[in-house]
Amino acid sequence: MDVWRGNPHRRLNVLTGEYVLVSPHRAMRPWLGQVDAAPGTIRPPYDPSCSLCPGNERAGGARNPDYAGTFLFDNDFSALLPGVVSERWERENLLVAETERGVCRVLCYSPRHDLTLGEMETGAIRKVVDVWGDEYAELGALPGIRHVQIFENCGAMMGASNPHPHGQIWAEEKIPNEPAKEAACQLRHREERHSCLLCDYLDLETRENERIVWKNESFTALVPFWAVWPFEVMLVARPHRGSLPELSSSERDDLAEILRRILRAYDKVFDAPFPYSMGFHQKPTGGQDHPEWHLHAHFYPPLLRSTTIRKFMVGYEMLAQPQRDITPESSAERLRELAAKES
Ligand code: H2U
Ligand code: ZN
Repeated sequence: MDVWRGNPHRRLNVLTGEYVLVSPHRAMRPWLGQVDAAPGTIRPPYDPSCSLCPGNERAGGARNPDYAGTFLFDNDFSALLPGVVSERWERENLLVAETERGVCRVLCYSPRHDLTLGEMETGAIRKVVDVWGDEYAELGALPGIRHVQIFENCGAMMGASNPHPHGQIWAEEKIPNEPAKEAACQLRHREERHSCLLCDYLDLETRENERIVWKNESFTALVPFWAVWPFEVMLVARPHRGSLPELSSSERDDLAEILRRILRAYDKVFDAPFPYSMGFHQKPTGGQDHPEWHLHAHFYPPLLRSTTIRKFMVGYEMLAQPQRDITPESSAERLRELAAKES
């Protein structure tokens, strides 16, 4: 690998089949850059103008209960609707459209307006993990639903509409682009090698021990070999699991622990808070087995060199393929040091 470290090269993402261009000669070390002052907004634990705080009225007119733990509701502006009559439309197979049914929910992680998921205690994160699992099972059991996407946008830079700690769940009929690419690669690997792609990948990364950030009994956090975002992390279940409901109680505790660990490390890369989008990829719902699918989560943070200097996916990325300067190995090293620090 050493000769590659200083030379432009492309790396294959075996989970999607796509390439990323790596240009390590442009910036070997990310943290030598100037560090700007943090935006530094101090938030109150309760904000009377927040549509997600307990007891407040939401944009759609409903009023939130005086909740003490998590709080789940149907999105007042759902991107997907359950009642759409199924239809497909096409012209000469060049113009193709199909209706898409689904349900969108919002999950408030905590009544505290001033916390982030990473700032919550492990026990409270564990309760969020339980709701994620229950929602995957409940929404996935609805007739016609095949994919449940659990995700979070954290920080205004990622388009989060509100700093109150919350995430979203979108359940729908068809498997969207990103999980569909992963589904195809996992299936092909299983057919060709009679083993699970992510089990094999995790085993190799554990032996290489260069890109691992943190691990506990049940989960490993690593900067994937093919990472696109500067501090991208993938969280992979160590035992073969296809979805959150398959996790035992202690595995759920371990998931909460490692989530807290990664998010707290992120907040130490530059001045907190560290924006990101994250989400889980789980097997399709609808009753089939899908032994090829391996539960994992992706963390895509945009920051590159400071709280204000971000990676943009423009120009070459839009027209050709993703590109990065700092190597996944140097990002992993940095995150590993920060994850090891007690917070
Ligand atoms: P973000 O995760 O990007 O911040 O989005 C929050 C969601 O919360 C967004 O989809 C919903 C928005 O429609 N929302 C409500 O359903 N009701 C509200 O009163 C505020 C926000
Ligand atoms: Zn709030």
